[in-house]
Amino acid sequence: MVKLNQNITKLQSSYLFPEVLRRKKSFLEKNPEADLISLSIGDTTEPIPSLITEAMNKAATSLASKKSYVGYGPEQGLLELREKITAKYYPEHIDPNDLFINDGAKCDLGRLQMFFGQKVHVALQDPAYPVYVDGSVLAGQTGEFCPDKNTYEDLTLLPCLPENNFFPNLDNLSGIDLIYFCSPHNPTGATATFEQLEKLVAFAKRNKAIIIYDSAYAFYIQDPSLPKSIYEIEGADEVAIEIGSFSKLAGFTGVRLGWSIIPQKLKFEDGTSVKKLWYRYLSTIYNGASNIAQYGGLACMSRDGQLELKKIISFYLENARILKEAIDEKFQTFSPLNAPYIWTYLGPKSSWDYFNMLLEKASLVTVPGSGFGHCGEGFVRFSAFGSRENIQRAAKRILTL
Ligand code: PGU
Repeated sequence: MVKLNQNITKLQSSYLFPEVLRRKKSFLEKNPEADLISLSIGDTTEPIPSLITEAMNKAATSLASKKSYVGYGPEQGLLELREKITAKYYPEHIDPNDLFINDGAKCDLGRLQMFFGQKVHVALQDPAYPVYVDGSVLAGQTGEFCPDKNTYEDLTLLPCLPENNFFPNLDNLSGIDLIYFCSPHNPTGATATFEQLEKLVAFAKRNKAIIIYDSAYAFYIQDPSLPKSIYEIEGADEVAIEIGSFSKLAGFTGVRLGWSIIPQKLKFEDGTSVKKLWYRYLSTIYNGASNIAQYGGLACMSRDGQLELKKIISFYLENARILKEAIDEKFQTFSPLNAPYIWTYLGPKSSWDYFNMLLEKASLVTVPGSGFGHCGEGFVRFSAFGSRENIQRAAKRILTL
């Protein structure tokens, strides 16, 4: 008989977002008339600009002709796309050969977790995107769950609270191999400054740790004084992997396209190149991102594509502003509007209580802060992805609470 993979059984509950969906469905079963507005999972709602879908159509159509048909592409992705991404987002910092096109950030996060294996000690922001904890558990990088501490053994959680401006205290931290860092931060929206990222890079150098820097929301940063990539910090290419995504940039949550940067200078303890092994690993278990999606990615990188994407990002940021203005009347928000999320403190009760309250009193579906970690207790995350009409209706409902 096949034995259970104990790492899977260590997971505490269902993955956060399906759990929110389950509760939403059960509410709807009891209240079939309810006019729910979803401000929960961070999923894009605006259509992809037609110049981008046309490029994907063209790529798909070319597969129907014997002359232009292509099969497997290079595992690392189309060179032209890698060149365009590095030129646009990492000018002078990153070589296109250090960038790997993927089928979405989440997929590469999972592959990276397996790649680093069991013997790494992981640290991460608390609260955080749940994939960092759950994926570390699945990869066998943690011990058992300790109910009294509300966390796993051998996992270091770094509290990110209003008291520390949502930036963890790294001063007395040691023994860490991998540190996840997300900026703009899901769920709080906090965006690290140059000074904070310099501290993070210095920490990684001191501890010979590797940073996994998730920049899935970098395009939402409006404040020009804030860094959009970890590689804007000198020496970061010796200690950091960065993961980007087209999901929230171009509405590609369903199309699936992103990238990971594994700089040439990044080394394991014994001097082996991380990139070289990553390539070896990747070419075994992955056959590259969809070529159709990659042509869509190329259209995103064109001048007109970029203009269209900027409009959509401004649209979601305006949604965030409308929501924040309403929520601020009733509760305390912390998001500086460099991200599509509004992190809101409701009080000392459990986040699930506030989730239920918002569902029952205002027919709003949110995400309970505790789903992102212990330090999210008492908070709720509102997503700004939605039609303008729904966001305005949601804002009105919040004002009546
Ligand atoms: N990284 C961060 C920080 C994210 O918030 C998300 C999506 C991803 C990566 C995933 O990017 P892909 O390129 O689409 O794979 N977070 C959403 C969706 C939830 C989920 O399970 O991925 C959210 O609501 O937090």
